[in-house]
Amino acid sequence: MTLTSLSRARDGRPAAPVRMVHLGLGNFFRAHQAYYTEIASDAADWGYLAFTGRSAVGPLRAQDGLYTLLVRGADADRPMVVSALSEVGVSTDISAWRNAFRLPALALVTLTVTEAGYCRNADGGLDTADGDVAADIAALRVAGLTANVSTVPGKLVLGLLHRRDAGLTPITLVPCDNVPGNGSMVARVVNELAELVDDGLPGWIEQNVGFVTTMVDRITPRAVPADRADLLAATGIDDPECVVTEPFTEWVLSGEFAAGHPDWAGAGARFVDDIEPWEHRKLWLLNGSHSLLAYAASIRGAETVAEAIADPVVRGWVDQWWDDAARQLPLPAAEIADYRAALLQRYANPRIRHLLAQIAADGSQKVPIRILPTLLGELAQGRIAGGATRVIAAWVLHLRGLGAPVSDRGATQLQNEVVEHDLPGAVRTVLSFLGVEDQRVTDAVIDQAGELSSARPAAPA
Ligand code: CS2
Repeated sequence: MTLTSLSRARDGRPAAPVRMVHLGLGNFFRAHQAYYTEIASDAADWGYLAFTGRSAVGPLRAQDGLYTLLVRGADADRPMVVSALSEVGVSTDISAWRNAFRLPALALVTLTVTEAGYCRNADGGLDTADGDVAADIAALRVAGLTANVSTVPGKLVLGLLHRRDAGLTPITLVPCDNVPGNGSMVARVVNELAELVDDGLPGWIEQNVGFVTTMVDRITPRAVPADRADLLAATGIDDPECVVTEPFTEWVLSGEFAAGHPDWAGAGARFVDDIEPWEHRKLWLLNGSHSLLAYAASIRGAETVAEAIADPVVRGWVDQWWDDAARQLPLPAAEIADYRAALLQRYANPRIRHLLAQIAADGSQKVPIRILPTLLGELAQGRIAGGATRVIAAWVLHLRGLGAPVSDRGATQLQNEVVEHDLPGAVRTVLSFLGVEDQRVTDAVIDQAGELSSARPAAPA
């Protein structure tokens, strides 16, 4: 078989004009927003200039932005070449970033920078105590348009300063990370930073920048060398930039688009007025159970979501969590039952190797929004949600070194405190971090943490 690599000239795929900038050129963006753009009816009019979040660009540039999306169903693979990235940029290339905001045709800026990337403090505002944020504030104050910045809020404010300076038409920011109300969340950090660096900027933002809220969903594990080998065997294409994803995908958007958007609706996205039920359904049922699996099932030896959900004990925990969360979801019972059934199928997909360690990262950003609304809602109605307290118990143990490794910049101090205490003290520390003060909850978490740490049978083969 001849080995082929991707190129626009060879594949006859001209690059669409750049009308969108993306920050966070990772696998999820390429499996989700770039995929919707690729299959939109007007794809030829909407190209992306996509910047990496932290990493280098790698071979993607040599491939003219083309890559293969390997959609792995339970029974078969479906590879497709995606050409939505007209240009790619590297996160540290601030001059390319500035220039992008001076493009007259720019309509949208989408973001996948993870929950932690927005640099928020515990109240949800801009974390000005963070060293990188403080450095960006200083740089923007001193150098303005020529500032060198590194954080996401810093980059957005720098970009908006350039757009204002160039006297250009409005644009819309579209955050695509798993944070409820992500549109107002990003509006808040951007405005707080703008106020600190340029008196006139908040007023200009008010007039010229739209903030759209989105719910995004597609399970996208990190690709491994075997994925590239499978793709090569099936298609003859050798693609080091191959992205693996599942067949299921969902995108719900809410808000005003100041300068239009691709025909994402034609590609299956939904535009709605009230996004909250969609956000809660996904964040609590999917992401909440993911966090449960990442912390609790990894203690039992599971490495992947598929292994974890095959363990009947873990499955029981997931059902209990879903029962708790469902009581707080104002959706028809049949809809919730269908969604749960679909999740079980997605989790069991034997061809998707989704590592629990990947999901376990950044728990300090994830646990509060995924688990607390259910725990507090149930508490307010006089119930201790055992499914929710178990996630917290498993997270305490995770922070103490059990199960998946800790990778959580926002939890450094918490982790130090948690390991200094005995188990009950550690539980109290974590509950105080979460702002939960209820003796019955504390007792339940201590009991479950004790059970989880003492009974650790090996995961089923
Ligand atoms: C996961 C999500 O890593 C995680 O925290 O829960 O990335 C999840 O796979 C996606 O939200 C699915 O849409």
